Amino acid sequence: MKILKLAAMLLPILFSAGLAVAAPGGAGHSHAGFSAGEPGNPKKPFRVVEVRMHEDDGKMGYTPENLTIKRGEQIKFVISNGGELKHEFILASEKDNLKHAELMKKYPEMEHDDPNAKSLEPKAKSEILWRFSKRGTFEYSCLIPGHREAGMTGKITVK
Ligand SMILES: [Cu+2]
Repeated sequence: MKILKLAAMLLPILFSAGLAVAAPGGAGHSHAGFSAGEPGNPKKPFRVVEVRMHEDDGKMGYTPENLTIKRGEQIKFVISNGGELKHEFILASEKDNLKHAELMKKYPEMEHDDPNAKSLEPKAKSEILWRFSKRGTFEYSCLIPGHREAGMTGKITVK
C-alpha cells in the first residue's frame, strides 16, 4: 500500500518534470520544443552518422565525439551501445542537458524514448532522425549520474 501511494505521488512529478525538459521554451508555448533543432522528416534526404557508446578503462564516451553539421541538414543517428552498462543519448543544448542532469540525480531510473532522446540497454541499438534547423553548438550526452562526468558527451557544431 505504501509503495502504491508513493508511486501515485511521484508520477505526476516525473511527468511534469519530463515535459519541462522536453519543452524548455516555457509554459504555454508547446511548439517551442527542443533546443537542438527539430525531429527530422523521413521523406527528406538525410546523412547517416553512426554513434557508438563505449566504456574503456573507467572512461566512458561516444565515437565520434565531435560532429560538424550544416544548418538545415538532416542526420540519422544510428546509435549502438557497445558497453556493458546502460547508456543514453540525449540531444540538446549544453544548458538543457545540465538542467536535465540535475533532475536525473533525483530520478536516476528515468527512461528516455523521445524524438531527441533514447535510453539503450547494453548491446541495444536505436535511431534518431533529426533536423538541425538552428546554428550553434549542441551536444549529445548520457545523463545517468556519473556518466557525463566520466566523459559521455559529444559536441555538435551547426554552421
Ligand atoms: Cu552512460
